[in-house]
Amino acid sequence: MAEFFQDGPRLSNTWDGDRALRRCLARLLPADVLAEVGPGLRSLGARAAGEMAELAAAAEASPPRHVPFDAWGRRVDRIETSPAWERLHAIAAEEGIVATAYERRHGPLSRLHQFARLYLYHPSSAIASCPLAMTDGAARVLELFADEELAARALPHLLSRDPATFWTSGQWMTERAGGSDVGDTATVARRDGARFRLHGSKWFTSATSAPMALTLARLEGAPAGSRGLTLFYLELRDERGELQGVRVLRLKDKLGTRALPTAELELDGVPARQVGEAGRGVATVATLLNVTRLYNACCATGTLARALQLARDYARRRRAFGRPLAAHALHVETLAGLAAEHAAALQLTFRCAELCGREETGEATAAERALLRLLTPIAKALTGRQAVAGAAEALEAFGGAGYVEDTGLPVLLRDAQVLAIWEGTTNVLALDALRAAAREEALPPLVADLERLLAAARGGPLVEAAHRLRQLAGACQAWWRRTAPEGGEALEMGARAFALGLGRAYAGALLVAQAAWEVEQGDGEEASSAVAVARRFAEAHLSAPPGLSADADAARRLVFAGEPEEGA
Ligand code: MFK
Repeated sequence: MAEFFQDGPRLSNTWDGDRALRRCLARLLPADVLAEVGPGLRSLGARAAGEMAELAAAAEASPPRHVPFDAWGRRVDRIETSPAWERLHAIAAEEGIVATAYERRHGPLSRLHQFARLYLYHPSSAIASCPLAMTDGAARVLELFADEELAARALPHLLSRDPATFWTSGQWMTERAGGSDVGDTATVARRDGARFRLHGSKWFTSATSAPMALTLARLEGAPAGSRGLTLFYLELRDERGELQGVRVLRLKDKLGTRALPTAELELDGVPARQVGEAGRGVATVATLLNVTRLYNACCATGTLARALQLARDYARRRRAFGRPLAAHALHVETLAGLAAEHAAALQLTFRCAELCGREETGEATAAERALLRLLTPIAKALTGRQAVAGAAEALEAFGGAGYVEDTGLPVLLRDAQVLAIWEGTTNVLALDALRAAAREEALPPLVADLERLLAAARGGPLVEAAHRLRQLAGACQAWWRRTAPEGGEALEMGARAFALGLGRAYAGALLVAQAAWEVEQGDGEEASSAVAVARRFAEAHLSAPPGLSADADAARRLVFAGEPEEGA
């Protein structure tokens, strides 16, 4: 009997293989713009499936190394990264992953174009997308808050398409006391002439090999808490390329993102320049955080796309019980669920990109600005969780092969997990959504926009889907009206269900709008597929509304079973 060897999954052009992306852009971009940007996206899709996928595997296999001393005992703190990792950065510059948004060739639509590029780039980037997120966020902060001299120095590097002059930026927000409670930042800024010197330590600094960073510090004498923090710009190396006032303590040994150098740092007098108003550091860095949160959503969606593409390809190659997996109804049903999650995440992310582009070019209305403020934490939280669940589902679709490192599959799950953690965990983001709803009064614009989207479901099979989505959004809104005035634990306990429920309802409404648009376009196959996705998402994937279990004491008893509470 001939021996059996299984073929692994193969990647093909990731633009051509992604109907959800192409159809979403066809709805959101005018035909002439899509015709102009389409060929570049197709060539990036080819690169992502070929050259970049190989580089990503090589970068993953050759993680960064911290070299604290040179051969003669001098402290050097070099971080050595692989040539593959460096090449992926160079490709980011060549492909204008950051620059596209700031060149604004297509005005407010430039963010959509850029997000399509990022979405194709990320899954074959070994998470070089992380430094790019921080680079983009830093560019936006400098564009808005830096003085002319600083903007003229740094922005041309951050927005360069030339790998030789392209800079990435770090964003150092996390200290030992925590990454969420940024107000506990202990780094101190001491005045030194017109500039400052920073002293303190940073606990998680991703992309430590970047030439510059933005970070928070407390001016000497400023009050404790977040209102005492100011944002600073610094360059890590002097003209000779040596670290100035920065010591690398060690690199983190992480579950995933292994090609990405993430370090613990000690700052001992690194020269820095203030950015934005003193004492407004958190509010200023929030601009950066909102950009990186949208990147996170885009990369989470790209992860889902990759998981789906690999699982779909494998379903045609792998036979079990006498048939390909693609002929097993339950297997296909499982992948259809994954496809619906991916399509919803995609719609939500690209709606955020559309709003972001409008805001940055001054075209957004007040309602659109409030909507973006609320959708940003929601999209980050929802898609981060979808990516983790989707990557796990995809691995299961490969059986044991999904659990074996040299298939290249487990990295999907290891790298997805961070998407739900960094840039704000689900709970931090859910609480941020409450803040946005309260301070920016962002809920009415979201509900109004959801109604506008659902109004496209005039008759036919989308009506029932629209009804369900409206019900979920209505339950979130009713809970908010009932609970927000009281505040307290009941409000906090419902935050997750509120944020995720609104996110699913709004993403579902976008799927309904996409489907209604496809029906109007008159291509029967596209229309029936889009209608099926919207219905599936609305029927099978909605979450429980907030307020179902709002008993904080019962939750405490359940978790701690009568153990004494500490530090309440
Ligand atoms: C592949 C994708 C790549 C992603 C790259 C990631 C790599 C980077 C690794 C990291 O750096 S991870 C660390 C990330 N850290 C965080 O995400 C921080 C999480 N914590 C929060 O977001 C907290 O909610 C926050 C620090 C903001 C809470 O601090 P406070 O001081 O209690 O906030 P407060 O008082 O609510 O807000 C202070 C001001 O900021 C207010 O403005 P005003 O002073 O004018 O009233 C807020 O309105 C404003 N603000 C806060 N969050 C905002 C915001 N404004 C706009 N958007 C927001 N999101």
